[in-house]
Amino acid sequence: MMNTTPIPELYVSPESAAKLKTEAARLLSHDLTHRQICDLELLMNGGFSPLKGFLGEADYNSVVEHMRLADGSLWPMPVTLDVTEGFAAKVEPGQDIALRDAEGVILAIMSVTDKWTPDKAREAKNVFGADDLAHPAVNYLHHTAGKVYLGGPVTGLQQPVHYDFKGRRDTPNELRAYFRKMGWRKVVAFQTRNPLHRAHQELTFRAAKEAQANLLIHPVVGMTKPGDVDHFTRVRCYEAVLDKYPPATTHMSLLNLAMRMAGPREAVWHGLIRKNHGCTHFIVGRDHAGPGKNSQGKDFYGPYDAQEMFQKHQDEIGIEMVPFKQMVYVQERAQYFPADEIEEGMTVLDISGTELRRRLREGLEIPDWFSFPEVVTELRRTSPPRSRQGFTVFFTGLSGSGKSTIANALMVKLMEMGGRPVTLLDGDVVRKHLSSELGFSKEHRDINIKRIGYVASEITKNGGIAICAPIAPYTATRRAVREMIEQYGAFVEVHVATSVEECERRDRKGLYKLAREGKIKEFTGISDPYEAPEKPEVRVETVSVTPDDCAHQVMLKLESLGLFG
Ligand code: PPS
Repeated sequence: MMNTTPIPELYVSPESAAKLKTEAARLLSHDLTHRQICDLELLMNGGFSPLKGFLGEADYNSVVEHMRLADGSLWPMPVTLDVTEGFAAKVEPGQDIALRDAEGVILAIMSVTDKWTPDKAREAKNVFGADDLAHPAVNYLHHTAGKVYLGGPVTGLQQPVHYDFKGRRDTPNELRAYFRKMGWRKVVAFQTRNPLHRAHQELTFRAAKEAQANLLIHPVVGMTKPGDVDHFTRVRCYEAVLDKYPPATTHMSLLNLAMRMAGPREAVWHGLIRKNHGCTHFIVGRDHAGPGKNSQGKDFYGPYDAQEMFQKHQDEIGIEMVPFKQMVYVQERAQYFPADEIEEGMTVLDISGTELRRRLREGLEIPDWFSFPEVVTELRRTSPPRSRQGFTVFFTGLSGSGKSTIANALMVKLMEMGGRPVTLLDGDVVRKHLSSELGFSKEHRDINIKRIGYVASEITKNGGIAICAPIAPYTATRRAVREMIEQYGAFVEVHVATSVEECERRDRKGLYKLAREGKIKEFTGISDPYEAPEKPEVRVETVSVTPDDCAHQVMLKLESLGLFG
C-alpha cells in the first residue's frame, strides 16, 4: 500500500535560505550544467532519496561496481558533480561551494567532502554496459562531462525556476499529498519520453486495470535521448490525450529528470524515483530507457533485460512492476493487444518510431489506428516535412582545396531556386567577423568551429540554409557541430578531398610556400593535422571536376535527401 508520510527534502526554511544566500554569495561558485540542474532538483525535493547530495568517492565506486551505495542500499546510477580540472584545482574537501543556475541564481550550497578523477571507461562499461560512444550517456561522459568529480551533501536554498507548464510540475511530496487528498491508495506510474499514441494509451489502461490502481502519467521533461521530440511539443500532445482518459482516474505530472538511457539500471532507478513520488506500481515495457544501437549496429540491451533486472530488485525498490510486452494493432479486431497474445493468422500492424519520424519528415499519412488526430496535428506543427525545414551544408577540406569556390557556387544555385534564406559562413569571412581574435592552435580552431556550428544551428532552427566552409580539421569537433545541428534539420558534410600536394601546387594564396619556409606555424597539412572525414554525405574531387560540377553534385545529394520537396 501507499506510503503517505512526506519524504525528506534537502531544503532549509525560507528564512534560513535568505540568510544563507547572502553568505553563499561570497563562496566559490559552480555554474551548473542543464543536466546537473535536473539532478539537483531531484536531490533537493527527495526524488533521489536516500541521496543527500552528489555522490562521494566511496559511494560512487560502490554504485559503479555493485549498484549500491557504500552502506549497501540499492542505487543504480552515479549522480555526480562533474567539473573542469581548472575549477577542481580551486576546491579542497572541507570547502563549501555555491551551486548556481544558468542565470546565476544560487540554488544550493554543497559541502565538498570528496574530489577525485574517475575512471570513465570503467563507469561506461559497468553502468552503461560498454565504453561505446554510440551510447548517448557514454558520449556525454567522455565529451561533455568534466574530468573531475566533486561529492558532498547539498543544502537546498530554492527550487530551480521553471517558466513552462508550472501547473503540471509536482515535487514528490506534492504528488503524495495529491494522492492522499484524492484517496488514491494504489497508483501505477507510466514513464515516457515520447508522445503518447493509441498503443500507449491502451497499455496504460490495461496496466491500471490489472493493478486495480489509479494512473499517473509521469513523462520526463528534463533531458531525454538526443533527437527526441522536444518536451514542449510532447506536453501539448499529452494534454490532448489526457482528455481520452476517464476523468478523476488519471493524473499527469512532469518529471524534471535527466535520463541516461541506461536500460536495466535505469529501470531500477526510475522505480526508486516513482516510489519516492508515492507510487505503488510501475510499468516497464519493451526496451525500457533503451539507447538504440551500438557502434556495431546491435542493440545495447536485450528487449526485456530491464524487466528482468527490475524483477530481481523489486522488493528492495518497494514498488511493484507491471511488465508489458510491446502493444500491436490487430487489424481484424480493430484493437490493440500485447504482442504475446496474438492469435495465429491475425494481421498485425505497427509503426516504429523511426517510421513515424520518416512520415512526419516526408509529410506522409499517419493513420488513425496509430494515433489521435490532435497528437498528429501537434507533431506536424513542430516537425514540418524536410522540404520546409532548414539545413546546413558543412564543407571541410585543406586550405586552398576549393571549399570557398564550391560553396559560393552552391549558394548561388540555392538562391536561384529560392524559398529559403541562404547564409554563407566562409572560413576567411568568419575569421574576420566572428573569430578575429583567434589563432590556429587546436583550442582556437575548436572554438572557431563551434561558433560557426552555433550560428549554423540557429539558422537551421529558423528554417534557413547555412553553408559553412572552414577547414575544420578535427573529427570530434565536426561531430559536435553535427549533433548541434541535427536537432533542427539536416547536416550535410561535404569533404573537398583535394590532396595536400595539389593544394600546394596551386598555392592560390601563397600560404603553402610561407608554411614550408616556417613563416606560418601550425599550418594544416604541413605542420598541423587534418583528419579527413570517414563517411561524409558527399566527397568531391577537384582535379578533374569543375567547381560548378562539384556544387551540382551537392545539389543532387540535397535533392535525394528530400530537402527540396
Ligand atoms: S579552422 O582550422 O577551421 O579554424 O581554419 P579556418 O578558420 O577555416 O581557416 C581560415 C583561413 O585561414 C588561413 N590560415 C590558415 N589555415 C590553416 N592553418 C594555418 N596555420 C593558417 N593560417 C592562416 C587559410 O587561408 C584558411 O583559409 P582557406 O579558405 O581554408 O584557404
